Amino acid sequence: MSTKYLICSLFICFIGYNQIAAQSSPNTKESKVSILELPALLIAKDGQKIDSKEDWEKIRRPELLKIFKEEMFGNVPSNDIKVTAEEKIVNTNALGGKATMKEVVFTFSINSHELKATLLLFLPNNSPNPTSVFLSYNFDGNHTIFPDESISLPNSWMRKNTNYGMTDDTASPLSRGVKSFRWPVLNIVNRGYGLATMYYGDIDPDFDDGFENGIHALLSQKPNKSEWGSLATWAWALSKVVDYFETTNTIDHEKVIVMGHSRLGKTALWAGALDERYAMVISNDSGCGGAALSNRKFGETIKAINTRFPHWFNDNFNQYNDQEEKLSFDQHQLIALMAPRPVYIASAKGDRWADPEGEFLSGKYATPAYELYDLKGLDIAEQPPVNQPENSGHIGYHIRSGKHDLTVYDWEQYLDFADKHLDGIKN
Ligand code: GTR
Repeated sequence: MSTKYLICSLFICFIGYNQIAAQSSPNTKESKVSILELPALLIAKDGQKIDSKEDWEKIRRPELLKIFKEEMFGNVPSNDIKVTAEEKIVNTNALGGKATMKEVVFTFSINSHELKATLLLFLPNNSPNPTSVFLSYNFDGNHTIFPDESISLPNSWMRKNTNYGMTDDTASPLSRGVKSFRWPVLNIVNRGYGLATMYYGDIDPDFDDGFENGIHALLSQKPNKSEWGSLATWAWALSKVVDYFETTNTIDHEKVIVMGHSRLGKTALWAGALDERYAMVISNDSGCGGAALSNRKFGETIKAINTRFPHWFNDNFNQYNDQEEKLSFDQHQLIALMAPRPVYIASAKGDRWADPEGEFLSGKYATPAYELYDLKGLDIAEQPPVNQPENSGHIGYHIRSGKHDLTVYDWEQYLDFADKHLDGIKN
């Protein structure tokens, strides 16, 4: 090989490598974000302008919901999954007598196949009955959110974590209470709210298992390309929890707030879009596939998320890998599906991967849907300063200092937002 040829080949290799690197390493520089080209919120597929809440509810909302089901989260296949809930009181004197702790065991079954999932409830003893509750999945098991020996350990798949004594994929008692910093149960109860939480792995283990486990395994057929991935199973099961709330007289099922952090924030948004029984929806650092606009291609992209987590969305969503310009929908429309219910979006300054600016903008661009109801959405030109929540409208937003996490500061904003909006709902 001649020297000239070798230099030339190396040069071509270098250019090629840089191009691949540029395509595959997600952008975290605002200066590199192209001008946003977002699909219209209030123009129907046939070109009709949507200018009333009636047309929103009859035409545009169902149309958008269908697009998100088919192209992203996945339709729930027709199924005969039977759901039962069995309640047991764990402790009527929890939190120094302030709360009653209960566990509710859900059984999801088809014929002889069944799956169990446990909901942990803290209900304030001194609040008016029924109580408004925050409903949220946890990442590591109910036993990790509060240090109490009587909380059951999950039997389902667990992510191995030797820091918490988990040397295989099963729960360990050594991890009791290790995530309590994310769950200020006493503050929640002191403010008059209940907390209902479930381990998400009880519903569907969070790894690419070819849909062999969890809820998917109850069905004889694997999902087709438009049917549910894991996020949709998690959202679906939350609705079954709300069905149970409707049967109890201790929980105000008209004041259920669905909340989630990160991938579970994506889940909370999808749950809120699907089921209008939630009175309020909260997304904590949900990022790509949650509140962040995909069109910005900032931080985690569709390709990055589908590559690392191929089981989260349906297979149709893969067609947008590196092809965001082909999207006929974007996440501001997902936020708009909450209208007219209050929705809160939270970001963290250090969470660039989740694109805080994109999370803010989806709230801003969802605002016209709220205006159809004469409600204020997120009507501000720019992201508010760090640690200065904007909660004057029906779309709340804050960006706090710190990293990707769920903190007491975040909870305080959610409690304030709930106080502000849920008092107006009939009791
Ligand atoms: C990250 C993922 C994000 C987010 C996060 C989480 O690895 O890229 O989309 O969901 O995990 O759930 O903590």
